[in-house]
Amino acid sequence: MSIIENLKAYEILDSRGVPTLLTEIILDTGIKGCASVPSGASTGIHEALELRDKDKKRYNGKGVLTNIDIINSSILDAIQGLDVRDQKNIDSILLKLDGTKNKSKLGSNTLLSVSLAIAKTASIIDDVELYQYLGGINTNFLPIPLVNVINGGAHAYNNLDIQEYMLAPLGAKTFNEAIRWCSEIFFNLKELLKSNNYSTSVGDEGGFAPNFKNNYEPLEFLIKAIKKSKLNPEKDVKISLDVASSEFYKQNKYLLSASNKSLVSDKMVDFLTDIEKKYPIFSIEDGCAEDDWKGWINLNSKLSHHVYIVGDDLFVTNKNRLEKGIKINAANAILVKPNQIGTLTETLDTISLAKENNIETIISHRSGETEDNFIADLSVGTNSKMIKTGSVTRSERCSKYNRLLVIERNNNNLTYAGHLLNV
Ligand code: 2PG
Ligand code: MG
Repeated sequence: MSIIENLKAYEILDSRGVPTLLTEIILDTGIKGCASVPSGASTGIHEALELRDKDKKRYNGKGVLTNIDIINSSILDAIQGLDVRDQKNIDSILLKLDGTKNKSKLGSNTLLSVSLAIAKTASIIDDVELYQYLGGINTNFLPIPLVNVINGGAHAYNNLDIQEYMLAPLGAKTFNEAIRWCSEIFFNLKELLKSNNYSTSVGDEGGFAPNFKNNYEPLEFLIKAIKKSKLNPEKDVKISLDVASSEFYKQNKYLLSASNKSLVSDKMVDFLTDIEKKYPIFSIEDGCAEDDWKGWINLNSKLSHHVYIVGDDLFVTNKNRLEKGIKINAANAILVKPNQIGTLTETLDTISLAKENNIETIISHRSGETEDNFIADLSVGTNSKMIKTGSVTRSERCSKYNRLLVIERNNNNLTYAGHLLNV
């Protein structure tokens, strides 16, 4: 037994300078483990809710001192004396303490910081890598990194409607090679942008964020940058998009300002299928809005035979929403963000449901991140074939890639998943 003796929570900053939580678990043996939690900007309306102080005199109301009080009092009382390896039991106690559907009482940020710290501490006790603790001996892959190199939407102050243009380095032989390719493309893209007098300052996730002529132009730049890196945009590196369309879905229309278009659901699906015809697209995330289920079914029926149709705001890592999506064939992949749901157990349950139904899982960061690299281990531990964790610049993004580089170097039994999805 490894008994939880104390909890200590801290108010720290995320990559946007906004407060977030770091929670430390202290065992009776004195051994400690900790985790911190991220925060989104383009949050889905069905996500579990963050709790914040709302005290306008501190951090514009975004402080998390209330959460720290909760952790130090009711959560500590409820889990003190338990075995740190009893993740399921501890998570179910956290859920009961909260008692709401959307975690509005204690906050998904409060619950998750404790839940993840419990797993990390348990892996220290078991003296195994976190991914091995999560996945046991049945861990097989290193995920394909979906590397965000152009930012738009809610993550940048530019005119792009599409939130993320990403590289999917499927043709690499190893994770190491995949990261090198993406870094080389990133710098070639920078040169191309500079030579066209475009700004090379970056957005929240570290991708370039200039104004473009329209939503297609970044794709042209990406193809050029991939070719300039002596790589093939069909075979080696394809393109992934996070359209994040819930952000610009207003009164049943998709308002694409950079293309000067206002589209009903069917036309939005046509817009995306047209992009897919013209460019080597690997995946399209949130191509339709979070409650436009008809649009999702339409898009999935048109493209899912050769493109990943990824539900983020649609599923919000929620088992019930995923269940509905599976029944009606709304998507063939799910973005998994632990803070959308609130505990590690619920996250793992959603991943299991996806796997049982041949839905690919993409483990994901949030736009406001910390240096915590839990999701890197989560991707390996759950045999997820993809991870989305931003650009190859900015340390809060690189910390996840760097962790995966270390895991690859130290474990010869893991193979890079690129060849599995390069069809
Ligand atoms: C997304 C995420 C991460 P945010 O939409 O997929 O890229 O953004 O964390 O702002 O919701
Ligand atoms: Mg998204």
